[in-house]
Amino acid sequence: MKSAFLASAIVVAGLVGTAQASIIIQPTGATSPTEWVAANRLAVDAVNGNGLSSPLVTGDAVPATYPTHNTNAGDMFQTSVDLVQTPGQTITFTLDQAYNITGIHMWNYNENGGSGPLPGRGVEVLDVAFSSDGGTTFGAETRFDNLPAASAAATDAGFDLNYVANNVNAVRFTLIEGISDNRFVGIAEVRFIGTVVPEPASLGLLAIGAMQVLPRSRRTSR
Ligand SMILES: [Ca+2]
Ligand SMILES: [Ca+2]
Repeated sequence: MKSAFLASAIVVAGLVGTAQASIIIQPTGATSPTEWVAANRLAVDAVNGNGLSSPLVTGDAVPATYPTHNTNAGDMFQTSVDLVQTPGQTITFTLDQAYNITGIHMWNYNENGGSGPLPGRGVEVLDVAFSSDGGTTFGAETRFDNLPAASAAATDAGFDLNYVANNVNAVRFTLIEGISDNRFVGIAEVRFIGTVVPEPASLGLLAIGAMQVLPRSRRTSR
């Protein structure tokens, strides 16, 4: 009898888990050892909403149409170090808790200022790895190639990357190649898409809840 209750509880907990809708995840921080500090093109400019036409924060529903990113270089992340001379530069995103990631939405580098349009400074080849321990260790890299350039207009809505990973609380991007400028590569903004990983405590509560509900429903069905 007891094991039957337990099996039902696990099924209920499983159903609750799969019923969660994916949400937007705005990283709580971003760091890059080579962010361009002097030009104010910081790693955090890729996560704090600077340059977006409207905020997109953790818990928001995944929008049918994404906000657009402007063309101000100071609202984007850009590396200050020549990527050809110093390959393997990174930007690492930290999340507020563990998520099961189901996708990435990214706005590529979108500068269009005094020097004219510079979408060639966007990322074309990107390696993505995730961490479950807050960024101490990372798993295997997933490579994305042929990423599209931004429009170099303030109407750029970014693009989606298919990336699935469970129990993620930090994500590292390694810049491999720029689109046409392989030197000072950048990213305008990044959001992740996914679901909160249920904590063991809440799974336990669900199991207790299921055990309490079950006997009652059995009685009523008789
Ligand atoms: Ca930005
Ligand atoms: Ca800035």
